[in-house]
Amino acid sequence: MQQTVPWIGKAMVRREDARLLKGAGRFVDDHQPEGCLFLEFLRSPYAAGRITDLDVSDAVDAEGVVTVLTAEDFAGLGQAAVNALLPGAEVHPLEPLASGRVKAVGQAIAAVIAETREAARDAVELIAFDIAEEPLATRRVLRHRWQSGVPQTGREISVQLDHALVAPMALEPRATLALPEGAGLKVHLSTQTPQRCRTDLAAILGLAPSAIRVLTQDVGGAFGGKASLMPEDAVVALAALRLGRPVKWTAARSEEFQAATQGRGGETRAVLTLDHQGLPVALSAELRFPLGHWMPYSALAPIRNAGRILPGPYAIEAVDIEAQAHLTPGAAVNIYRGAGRPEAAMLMERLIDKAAQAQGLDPLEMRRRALYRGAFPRATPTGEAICSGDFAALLDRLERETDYAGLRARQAERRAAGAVCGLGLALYIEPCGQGWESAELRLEADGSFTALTGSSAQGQGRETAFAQIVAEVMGVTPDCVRVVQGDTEAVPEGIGALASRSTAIGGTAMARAARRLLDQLGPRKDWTGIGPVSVKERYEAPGEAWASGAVLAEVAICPDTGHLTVEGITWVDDAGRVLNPMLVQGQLIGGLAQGLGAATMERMAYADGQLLTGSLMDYAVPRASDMPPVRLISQPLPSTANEMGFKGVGEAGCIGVPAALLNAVQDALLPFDAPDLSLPLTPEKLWRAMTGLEP
Ligand code: SMO
Repeated sequence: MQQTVPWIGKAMVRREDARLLKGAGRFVDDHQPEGCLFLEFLRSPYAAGRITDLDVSDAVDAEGVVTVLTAEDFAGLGQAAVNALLPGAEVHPLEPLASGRVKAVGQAIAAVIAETREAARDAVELIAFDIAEEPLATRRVLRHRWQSGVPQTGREISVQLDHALVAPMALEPRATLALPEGAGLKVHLSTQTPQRCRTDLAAILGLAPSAIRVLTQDVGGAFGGKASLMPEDAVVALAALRLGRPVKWTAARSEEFQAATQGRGGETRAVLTLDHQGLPVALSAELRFPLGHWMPYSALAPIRNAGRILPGPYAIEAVDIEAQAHLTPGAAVNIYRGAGRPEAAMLMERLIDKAAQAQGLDPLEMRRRALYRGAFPRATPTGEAICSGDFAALLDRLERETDYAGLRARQAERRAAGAVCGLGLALYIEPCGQGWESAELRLEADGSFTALTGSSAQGQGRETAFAQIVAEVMGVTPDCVRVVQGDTEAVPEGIGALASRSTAIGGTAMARAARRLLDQLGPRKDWTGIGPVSVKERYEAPGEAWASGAVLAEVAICPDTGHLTVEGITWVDDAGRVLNPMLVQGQLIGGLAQGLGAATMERMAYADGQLLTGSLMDYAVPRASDMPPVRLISQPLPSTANEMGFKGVGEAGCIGVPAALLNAVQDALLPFDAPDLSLPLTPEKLWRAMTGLEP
């Protein structure tokens, strides 16, 4: 039987790479259709104000300019959706162009469409406008409380943490190209969610969803930054529709800093109550997350995630968690790799370390005592159901593999010799998305298979992974399977790639489609000559898959300069049944790099609403030379939330790693009696902590 070939679990090289490494990838900006017009935006230099004058006549008259759009051109048009994930949320969907008021630096006010990109850029300078500045304001749009269990009294441990705003920073900036097609549009979009973008565009433009075809082809990274329809997309689409010509906009890096969505930015505080044995029994917290000046579709996902996973892998039964989200005068804040999970893990892991310190316990021993060890699915006090996990086994494995006791002994020796060095532990849980995904599997006349999935791709290796799933079920080799994604004509229904859900939900959908096709046709050695047969599947996951892991970070700090050296990261992860270990490793390492960036250097900064970090000269991202030695240890436990046993890995590196790094740094600084630090852990901050100067 050919079915015995285990394609699932095989470390297959990504079939996408040959194309991408040879420069044969097709990104939005690679398309240059005949007669294409170029669109450039006038963006607000003010953070808040009333638009008292807007005169585009000189720009309209400029050479090469076809037209200039303002908010008036969108009057009477529809709106994009916002997912009101928590009850009582007030939603503020995107405004394509500022109407009456500007609410953030970088908000688009007008769009110039011209025959060349240069002509469009020059004409932007000719737009005359006046803005009467107004004071910066915030507005609360959500207040939610998770409350359960009996409040406890006992020793209280508290932590306060701020999370810097960070930029998702995909290699490929956002880009949109809209082409009129019949009565509708074909839109090339650099997005994670082609189907929802199609539906949102249709709602805005007053078209039937079927009149718009969204195509993504290759997308150069996204990380949540391309998860929702953006104002610029709507403007480009309207321009193409009105002018009857192709219109393209490609964001400059500086536009990405000003107007792409950002991540994190929350202010969090929490109190852990210990019982008479010193075990954590109750948790209370206040989470305040900024949203920026408008809300993309998933804007409320981070705060919801932070609240619902806050107790982490610990046996806490009583919670009182209050979450608040505010509109703020800056770029929209949306999901970014981790999406609320990093903030939750960091708060909880700091609490556990401080509880250990207060009781004179080693942080590992404190965790061992506090971990949840009961049955699964684990009903959490925030109302979630964790499918599976063995948190104590992850910790035991980490202890063994790192010779933790030996590391502690060596740390003591180094400390005695004057070194500033620390060890930091963190455990994390990673819920991997809810809902449904689509799959279609077609047997072609030539005996090959076409696998169509709603789980679109932004560099994760989807074509390789989904071909493995089909190959395993159908008993063929993966090269017989063509994977199609990111085209709403080929795949009209789908959710897309986000929330670490693609393999668990989209992959299970594909496996089910394959199994049904196999049932229909019966297993065979030769699939040729049967004639096209197709099976469609819409798989709704009954529950979430929950990945988990344990991380140990080793750090040293230069006592003279505060320079932080990450000497090593050891990471035991439970990603469920592994589909392709090479892809999993890529996801873990990539997430780790972004987690390291957030922990040590990344920070979007505003002063009085003005953006101070508008380029890569001011905003630091990790480079290859910043990567520490990393040891990955896989300890998979299949999920029970789907029959494939899959969990997710996309966001894990941003969840556990920053928490472990912060604990390691605080551990290194224990002899200095340093205050609670917040990310990023810059040399200046560490130097101040060591010298006793105000942070
Ligand atoms: S932050 Mo992810 O794209 O859900």
